[in-house]
Amino acid sequence: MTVFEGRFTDTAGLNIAVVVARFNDLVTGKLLSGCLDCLSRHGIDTAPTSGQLDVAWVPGSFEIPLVAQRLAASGRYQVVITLGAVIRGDTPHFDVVVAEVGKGVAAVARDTGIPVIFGVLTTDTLQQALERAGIKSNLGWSYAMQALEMGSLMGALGRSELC
Ligand code: INI
Repeated sequence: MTVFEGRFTDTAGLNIAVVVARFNDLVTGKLLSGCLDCLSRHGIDTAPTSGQLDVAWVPGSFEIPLVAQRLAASGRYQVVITLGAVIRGDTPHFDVVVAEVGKGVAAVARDTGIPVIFGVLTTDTLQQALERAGIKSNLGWSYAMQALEMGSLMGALGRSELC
């Protein structure tokens, strides 16, 4: 039996791109801070010139899939992390934005073979979003952990003769 699983410290040669939405940046900025803190503390070089981590800002969550697709297809990154916040209370077209970004992110991962972490919060209120972005916990940290795990797992699968 072969068991494949990702590690969280397997960061050498792992290049990561983050796509983050400016809409609700009170929330998304905090998600990004938590995400970068986690990546940095697990060995990812977050210095501007490192080339190991790049961040792309998009206007809103609706634009995330297009830019994630460009980054994932570039061949420069092993993982893409997406960060956004869609809040129902403020968003008459909440369902449209949520459906598009969810389907879009899944399609990018399938089409490119690059893991794309879905870090788009969908909440009823701003308070709920803030609670997930630092007031109680910061899911940006969790998304970073999932990115490290997937990057490591995909690397292990790629080195295997089985896959
Ligand atoms: N974008 C978000 O990321 N979150 C939202 O809550 C939101 N609201 O409220 O509308 C939102 N809208 C902008 C959208 O993502 C696009 O940027 C815009 O429609 C231009 O294409």
